[in-house]
Amino acid sequence: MASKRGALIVLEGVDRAGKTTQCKKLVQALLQSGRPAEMMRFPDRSTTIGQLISAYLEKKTDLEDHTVHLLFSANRWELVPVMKKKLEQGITLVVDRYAFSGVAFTSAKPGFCLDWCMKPDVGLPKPDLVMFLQLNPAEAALRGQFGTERYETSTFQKAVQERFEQLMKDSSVNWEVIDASQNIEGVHHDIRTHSLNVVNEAQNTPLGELWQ
Ligand code: NYM
Repeated sequence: MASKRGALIVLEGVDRAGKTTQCKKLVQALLQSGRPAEMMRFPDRSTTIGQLISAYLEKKTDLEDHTVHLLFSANRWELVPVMKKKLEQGITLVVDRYAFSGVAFTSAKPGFCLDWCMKPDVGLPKPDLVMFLQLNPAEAALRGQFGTERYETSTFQKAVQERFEQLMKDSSVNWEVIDASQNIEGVHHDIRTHSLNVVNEAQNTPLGELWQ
């Protein structure tokens, strides 16, 4: 008999919403409750494609906008066999950014629509839960300056936030909005509660395909 699969859980949100901190805390909490769990992040800068993306984000190289969009997507697809294997082994994956960041960031550039941006990621493993860490721009500003990577300006982040709001209207995806203005433990509490429900439910349901 096939063993029970792990859940695919994604955290999304604008920069400085606390995604990475919360992913780590969630993995810890799942492990402590006896549920196998691992963290992943996109872009995964360790692969050959990931290194091209990293150089672009660090402004060491320039890439044409469609090209870099497809590289971000390819970076997810190249990890799909590993993701599926881990999920089948019963490991819950907690993922820091996924296709939603891909669409939100590229479609915030002039001349891109959501529809075109979504196409390359159609059919990826579908998350059982996507938690959007909601933080208003004023509160984000209190958390310090932006970094120096590409996209890290308040004007661009505002456009990204609007694209995320569009994506959240899609009821084929299991979205939960989390109030990221709470303290770290408060945010973690909400995330853990939603995640435990989903980990239990996912055990007996097949993994879906995103946006199809
Ligand atoms: N990003 C991330 C994209 O533009 N497209 C994508 O598909 C993904 C996954 O890369 N500004 C952007 C969002 C971030 C940057 O930053 C990655 P970090 O700090 O590694 O999450």
